[in-house]
Amino acid sequence: MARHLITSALPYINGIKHLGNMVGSMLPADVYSRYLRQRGHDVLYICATDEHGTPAELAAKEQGLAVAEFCAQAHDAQKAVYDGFALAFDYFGRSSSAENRDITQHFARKLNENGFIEERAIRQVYSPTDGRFLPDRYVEGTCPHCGYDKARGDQCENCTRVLDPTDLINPRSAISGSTDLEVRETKHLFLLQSKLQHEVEQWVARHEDDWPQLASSIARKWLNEGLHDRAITRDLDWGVPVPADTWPELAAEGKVFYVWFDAPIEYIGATKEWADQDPENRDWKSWWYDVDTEVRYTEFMAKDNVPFHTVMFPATELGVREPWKKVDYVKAFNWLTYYGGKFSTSQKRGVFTDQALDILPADYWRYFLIANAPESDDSSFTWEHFTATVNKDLADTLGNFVNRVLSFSRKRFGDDVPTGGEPGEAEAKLGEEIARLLAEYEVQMEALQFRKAAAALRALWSAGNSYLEEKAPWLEIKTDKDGAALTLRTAMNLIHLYAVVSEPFIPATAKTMREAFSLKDDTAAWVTAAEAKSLSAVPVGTPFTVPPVLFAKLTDEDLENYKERFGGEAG
Ligand code: B3M
Ligand code: ZN
Repeated sequence: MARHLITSALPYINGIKHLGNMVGSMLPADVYSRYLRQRGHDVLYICATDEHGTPAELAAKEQGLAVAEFCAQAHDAQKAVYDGFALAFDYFGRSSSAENRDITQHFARKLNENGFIEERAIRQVYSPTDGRFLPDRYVEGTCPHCGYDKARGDQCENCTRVLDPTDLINPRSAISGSTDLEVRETKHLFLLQSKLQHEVEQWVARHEDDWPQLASSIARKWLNEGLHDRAITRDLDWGVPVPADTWPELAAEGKVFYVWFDAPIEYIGATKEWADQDPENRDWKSWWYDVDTEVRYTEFMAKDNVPFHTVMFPATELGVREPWKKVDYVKAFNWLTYYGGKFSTSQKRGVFTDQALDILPADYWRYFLIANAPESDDSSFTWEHFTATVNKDLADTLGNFVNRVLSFSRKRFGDDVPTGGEPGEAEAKLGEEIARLLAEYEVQMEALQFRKAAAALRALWSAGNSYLEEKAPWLEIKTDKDGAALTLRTAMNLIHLYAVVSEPFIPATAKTMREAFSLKDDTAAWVTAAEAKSLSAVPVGTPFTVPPVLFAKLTDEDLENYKERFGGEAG
C-alpha cells in the first residue's frame, strides 16, 4: 500500500475538449487511479481547468461575457462532460482559485528571494488600434522557424517551437486583425531559468531512466537547447496578480503571471482547494510538501506539454528552495488523429467529448480510446475502427458472453446459480489461464502500458468465450445436466471476475455486471491469483438477474450516420 498522487494536464477553459485531449491525459489517469484504488492504495487524483491566459480572454470575448463569468460557466460545462465520462477525480478545481493565487504568489516571492527572478524592460508589441499591449496569442503571424502562417505569439502549432510575439514575421493583432503594430518598452518579471539549468539537468538525469522514452527524449531535447530566461508576467486583465508587497510598481500596472507559470502550480492549488472543502479531514501538504519518497507522483499529458512538466515546472520547484514534491513518473502520449489528420478545436474537426456522449455511453469510448491509446506512436481514430472494435470486443466478446450465460442458466435452472458437478480438468485449465492473464493485466497496468493492459483484459474476456464454446452447455445439457450446471456456474464466476477487473476501463458496465449477482457481501476490490484459479467467489444458490444487453451492436447504418455527421476523412 503506497500513496499515489496523480494529476492529468489541466484542460484549457476555452472550450469542450475532443477525444484526442481525453485519451492523452484525463482518461488514462482515471483508469490508472481506479486501478490503484482497487488494489488498496491511497490515491489522490487531482485535475482542474486551466483558466488564465489569452485563450480564456479571447473565448470570453467571442461569447460577449466577462472573463470570470465565462470561466465559471465553461468550468461547469467541462465538469459535466467529465462526470459523463465517469472520471473519478478526487478533486476537479479551477486555476483561478484563491488557493492557486496564494501559492503562485508564494512561489514567485521565494524565487525572487533566491535570486531567480529579475525585473527587465522589454520591447513588446503594442497595438494603437486596440489600445493595449498584445501578449502571446493576441499576436499572430508567420513562424520564423517553419514558415507556418498562422503561428501564435506563444507557440507555433505547426513545429511546436515556443515563440515570443516579437519573433513573428508579418505580425497582426488577433483582436482586430490590425497590422498597424508598434514595439514599446515595458517592464516584466523574468524567471532566470538559465541559472537553474545545471540543477534541472541533474534532476532529470536522476529520473529519466524511469520515464517512458517519449518523455525523456523531449526533456533531453529541451535541456540540450539550453534553458532560457523567460518572462513570467503579462499585460492582461485576467490572471494571478503580481504581488504588490514585492513588486508594487508592476502590481500597480496590473501585471499578472503568465498562464504557464501558474498552471502547474494549480496541481498544488487544487489539492489545497480539495482540502479546504473539509479541512478537518484533509491535509493537502501531506501530499506535496517534504514527501520525497513517501508519495509517488505520476503525471499524465500529451507530448506538447512535456517540456513544461519535465523541465520548466521542476525548474520553478527547484528554485523555490522548499521541499515541494516533484514528479516521479511522466506518462506522455502521442497524438490521436482523426483519419490521420489533426483533431482541431479551433477548426472544429473530429469528435468532441460532449458529442461522443450524445451518441453512446461513456464505457464504449473509454474502452476504445484506452485500447488504442497513442502510446508508442500516433494512432488514428476512424469510425470504421471504432464500430468494429465495439462490435467485436464489447458486444460480442464481453456483452454476449454475459447475456448468453445468464439467460440460458435462468431458462434451464432458474434464478439462482445452479448446483452441479465438481470442477474438472477444463475448469482447472481455465483457472490457470485466467490467473496467468490476470497477472499479465496487473503487470501492464502497473507499468502504465495501457494498450497492453487492454489486450490482457480482452484476452481474459476471450478465455471465457473459448471455455464456453468448448463446453457448449446448450448441448451438454441434453446428456449431462450436472455438467452443464457446472459450466454455467463457472461462467458466472467469470462474469463476476470480469466485473471486478474491468472496472478501471468500463466502470458503469462493471457495476451492472456485479449487481447481476445478489451476493451477501460483495466487497471484493480485486481478485487474488488463488481466487482466479478457483473461480468460486459466487457460490451455488446465489440469486442473479439477467441485465439488459450490455453493449449494443453498431450497424452499418450507424456507421454511415457517424461518418456523415462528423466527416469520414481528414479535413
Ligand atoms: N492547459 C495546455 C493544454 O491544455 C495546458 C496544460 C496545463 S498543465 C499544467 O494542452
Ligand atoms: Zn513553426
